[in-house]
Amino acid sequence: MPTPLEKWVEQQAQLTKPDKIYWCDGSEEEARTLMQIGMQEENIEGTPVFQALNPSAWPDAYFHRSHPSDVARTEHLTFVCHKEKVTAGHNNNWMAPDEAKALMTKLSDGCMKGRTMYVLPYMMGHPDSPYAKACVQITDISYVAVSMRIMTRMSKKVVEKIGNSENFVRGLHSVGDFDVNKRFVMHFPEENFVWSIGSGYGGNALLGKKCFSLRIASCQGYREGWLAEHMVILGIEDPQGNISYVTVALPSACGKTNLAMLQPTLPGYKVWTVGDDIAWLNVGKDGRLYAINPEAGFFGVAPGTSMKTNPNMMRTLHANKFYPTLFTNTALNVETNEPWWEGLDGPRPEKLIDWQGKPWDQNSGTKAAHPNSRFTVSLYNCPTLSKEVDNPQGVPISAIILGGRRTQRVPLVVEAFDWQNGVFLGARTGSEMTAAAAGQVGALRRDPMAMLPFCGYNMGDYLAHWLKIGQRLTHPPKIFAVNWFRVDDQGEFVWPGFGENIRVLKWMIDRASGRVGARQTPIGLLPELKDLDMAGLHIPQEKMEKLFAVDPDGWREEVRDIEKFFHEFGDRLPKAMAEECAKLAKAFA
Ligand code: OXD
Ligand code: MN
Repeated sequence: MPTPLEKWVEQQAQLTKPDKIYWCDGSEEEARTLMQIGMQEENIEGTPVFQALNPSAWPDAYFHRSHPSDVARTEHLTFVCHKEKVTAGHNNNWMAPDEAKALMTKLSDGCMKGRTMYVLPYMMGHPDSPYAKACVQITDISYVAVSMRIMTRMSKKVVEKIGNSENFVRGLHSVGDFDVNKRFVMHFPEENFVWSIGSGYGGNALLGKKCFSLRIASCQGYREGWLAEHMVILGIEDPQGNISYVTVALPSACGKTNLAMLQPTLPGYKVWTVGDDIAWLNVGKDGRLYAINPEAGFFGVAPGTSMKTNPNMMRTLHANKFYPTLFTNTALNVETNEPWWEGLDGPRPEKLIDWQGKPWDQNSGTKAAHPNSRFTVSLYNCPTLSKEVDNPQGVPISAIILGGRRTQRVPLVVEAFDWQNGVFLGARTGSEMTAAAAGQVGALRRDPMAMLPFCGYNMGDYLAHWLKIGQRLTHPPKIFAVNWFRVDDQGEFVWPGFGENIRVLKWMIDRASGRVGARQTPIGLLPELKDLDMAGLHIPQEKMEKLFAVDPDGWREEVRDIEKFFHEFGDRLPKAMAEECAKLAKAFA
């Protein structure tokens, strides 16, 4: 008798009609074979799926180029197909499940003809963790198969673990013919199923990441009493050797990966990396909040990564431990066969080909690497990897930090008065948009907990769920909001960021352990300037004051904008959020 998993795979094969079906075991040997296959397979015209890079400079590293129309997550083609539209909320595109399936069936009929169907069994979370989930993704491109080996814990043991059970998360992916008009990423939360066609780009194609670990998992968390969040997890070790763990939610391309492996400028401090993108948060038996990173790799933005901004990521990329490392849509140095991107250390090479494979002309006004070009590399290559990364229970969280990219008005750091006020702080967080999603760069979008593109259900219910989780925590973490991006009148960033962010992290840890006081303002608790450790960093007093200035006129406008945003939630907005907003409005009346 075939198992439910075997039956499901067989049904997908009948629909997509691949030439071959290959079940991956997740081994290194297999990955090496897949790389060989990918180097011989044509991906987009004239380019193989993989090109080997200079092995002495970049060991075990390969280059991949995606289709020029397929370089970022496509939120407008991403749907969450709950039975009822209201369950998806105004924050998601919605299609009725039957309609979505009919459309996808039509597009998928024979879509793997002439191709190999790879069956990828994997875990999100360490296999020993009670919070981990067993999953299977089908794909028809070696790039996705190899990327998933890096990003998840892929193993044939997962097939044994699933056994005769129906209880596994399903993902069906095909690059189709890369046609943007036939591209969709469909989620079916009631069936723990993701169906994606027409894209080979990370967030649309590596279904364990955004699709499962955030959109589907957020729905599972809602049903089961936990949270799936777009958060970094890191440990901060003080000079006495005490480690406090925090999670940080920041929208795409706001420096989450840099923060996850920050090299502190304060003597005696160390940062330990648990995760750089996703956290699953559970209430422990002791009433504290615990976080696991469901992923096993980093899928980070390359441009801007250097020995100056993120030395530990540069070391990770050169580490040569876990096979292989991938670069997608960077530029290439023709002479040395090395990847290159804007912001990389050293002089710009003479001869580059751009991310589309054309000789790059420095006077063209274009970037050589795509702004959303990426690396894919194992967590286990990271020199700052926390020794708790595989702890099945996760790490206990002392502070939750939320943030956005705001050039004005919002202070460097603010602490919420309590959990409810913290949920409001997260709900009102906004960000000026970046290149990680297709959309208008620069426009402000409110992005509660940086989850707007990733919450798989009604955002009003999501905020209510956060409030409920808070009620179960007898020792709730403190909640903060940060903004590294405030600029002065000349448009320059006031705060230097990167390794200096340890000063802000230190203040938050000191607050969490009750070592320092704070100044009460209508928008929350702000640091007394004397409590921010500025040893070795000179920023003029008036600039520091500007970083924390609360401008009543600006905030009155801010409140009106928050009210407008909350209005879109209709009757799903929790009362507590409307109350918090009214309190803020009153404080500035
Ligand atoms: C990512 C994103 O790829 O947030 O992590 O876009
Ligand atoms: Mn992300």
